[in-house]
Amino acid sequence: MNNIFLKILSLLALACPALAHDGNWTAARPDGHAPISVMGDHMHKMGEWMVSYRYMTMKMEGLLDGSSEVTAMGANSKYGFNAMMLPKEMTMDMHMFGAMHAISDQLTLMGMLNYLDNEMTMQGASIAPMETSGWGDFKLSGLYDLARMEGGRRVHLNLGISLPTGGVDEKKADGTIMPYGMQLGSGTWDFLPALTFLGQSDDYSWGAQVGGTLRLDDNDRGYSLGNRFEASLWGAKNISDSLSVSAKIDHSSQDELDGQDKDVTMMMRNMSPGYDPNHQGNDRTSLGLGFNYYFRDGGLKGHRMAAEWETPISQKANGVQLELDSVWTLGWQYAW
Ligand SMILES: [Cu+2]
Repeated sequence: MNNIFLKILSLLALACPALAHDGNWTAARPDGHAPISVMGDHMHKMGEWMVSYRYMTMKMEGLLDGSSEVTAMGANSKYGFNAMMLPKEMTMDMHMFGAMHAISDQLTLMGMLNYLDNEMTMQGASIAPMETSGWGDFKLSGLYDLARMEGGRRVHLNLGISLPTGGVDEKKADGTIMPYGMQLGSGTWDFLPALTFLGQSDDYSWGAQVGGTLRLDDNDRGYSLGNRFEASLWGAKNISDSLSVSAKIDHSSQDELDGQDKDVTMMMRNMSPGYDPNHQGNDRTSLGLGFNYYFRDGGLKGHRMAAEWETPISQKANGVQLELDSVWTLGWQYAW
């Protein structure tokens, strides 16, 4: 775990009384929602509904071995992988549909379903690009209010479950199973706990979220993806009644894969890191910059538009993997 990150977190916790306003925390301002890449950041008032759509596109290019860049030939001489069978670049597009409903002031329910589009090109020019698309895992969460304090601060607990609705048996045209990174779901029931802290002053706000994804079993292909830990810290400034800008730092850590897909042979595993459980999972620290726009009146009252761009400031792959370049998230939210 990242020490610098914990230091920033504790500094912010100390500084938060200085970043306070007199009233209670409110969502009715542009920075009343976190940067758009953060999930389950805010709660609703009893009876409120919200629907949302996010488009996320993730671009990966080049190879990493641990935290250093490596060429296909380099990965070949170190691990014996077939240089032509190594990935070259990958784009992951995600359409994320969400709904929230507060059944009381203490409890907001949230559901989310993603549609994915993955494309991966290999080093060997004659190898056809791999493509998968379809629905991912359905996530259902409860956000429970833990404390509302003076000075616009509050804390809530996120408890979620991810259902294995996404495919884990996506195959290539020749019938071979796709690498782990091209599958649409985890195949497992996953537990998603998190704690979220929020604070507001008149013109500024901040938030922090610490959470994880814990795989509860093995999937019916014989493996489980690594457990994941994630911590985010963000700050935002209101530029006007409708517009806020934000900066976010995010650290995530995902373990290697446990077990092995039943159709992956030793030869596949030896040729390509995409089939090797030890070459899955990574640690990443990213910086995100974004804005939120909140329509306060007129025909679009209650609608929000937001965008965020994220890029890694450090990343370490378990073994050989594609290097993350950038992530864009564009979102629309409407609450009533
Ligand atoms: Cu909401």
